[in-house]
Amino acid sequence: MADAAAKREPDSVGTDELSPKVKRAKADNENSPGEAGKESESENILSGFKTTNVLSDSAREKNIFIHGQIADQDAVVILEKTPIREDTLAEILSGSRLKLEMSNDIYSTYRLQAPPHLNEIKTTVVCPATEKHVKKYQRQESFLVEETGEDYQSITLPYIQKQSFSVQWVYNILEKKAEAERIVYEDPDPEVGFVLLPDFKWDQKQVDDLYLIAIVHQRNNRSLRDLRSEHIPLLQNILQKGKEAILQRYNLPASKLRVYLHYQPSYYHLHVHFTKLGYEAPGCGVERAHLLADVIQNLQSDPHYYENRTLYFPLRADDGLLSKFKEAGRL
Ligand code: DD3
Repeated sequence: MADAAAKREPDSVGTDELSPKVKRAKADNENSPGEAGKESESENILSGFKTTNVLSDSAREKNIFIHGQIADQDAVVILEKTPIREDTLAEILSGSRLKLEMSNDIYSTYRLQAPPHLNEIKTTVVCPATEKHVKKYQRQESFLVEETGEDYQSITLPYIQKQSFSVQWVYNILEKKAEAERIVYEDPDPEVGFVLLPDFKWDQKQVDDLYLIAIVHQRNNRSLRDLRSEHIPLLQNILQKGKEAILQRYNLPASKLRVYLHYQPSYYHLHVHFTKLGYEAPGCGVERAHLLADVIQNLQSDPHYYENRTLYFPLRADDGLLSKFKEAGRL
């Protein structure tokens, strides 16, 4: 099922001012996947993977998105090399095999074969994958859409209602049926409460690419568009308690965090992203990210701000919603 595939995927970016100690994402006490001992060895479901095609890849991001089949079911597999951690350097330098590639004057290059446990590839599996999953990772051109409050009512809302994207994995998290041990903080209040946990894009091995999500307990808000002044206490609670929890757990102050919502979101259950400043997380650009602090202020000055404002966002060429905007003559 969808949540059985819940693994992870990262990205990297350098940082500075934090001491090496703090740069390790987790202390030594808990279940970070990859820590010897707690790790569960799973049978290799990928040994029978039959590749159909490569959806996209990036030499810079060192990842590849593959479409294929596992036992006659469609699957998407994401492979990604992870950043080199400072606390593994000693072992990498002393415990590896070196193969000389070339030598010239004071310059030489090598291929270094690190010990297997320091040479892991972060792997995300979506199986069975729907056509939407496959499309999501196919390289695509995108177009900026202008959505008025009325467009939302007449075009976007009917479209997302008809799609009924499954958010079962979100309910699994809220009900502790999946990822319960990954929860960093929870406020159980049904009105203003939320669950804060690492997004699975983050492998939690270093704070440089910290990425957490706060998922609200309330189930009646689809996105930024649904927010009204009555949600200010909820949003303030997420901002304040989320920052406190991240300071406690990762020793990262609020001044190092980018806290925002996506519009359009990739799933229609209200959630907030927490990423480290300096890490260019996918979707943190101005065309998609709305800073939570701004959202709160906008709602304070106009209770219906997000009901009425024109919102701009990019849609990929193959997105069904883009066709709807075209049909309506809005593009
Ligand atoms: C998703 C957006 C959603 C494919 C992929 C990702 N963080 C998740 C399930 C569990 C999770 C996430 C949908 C899906 Cl690759 C389709 O993301 C998740 N668990 N972003 C966490 N912690």
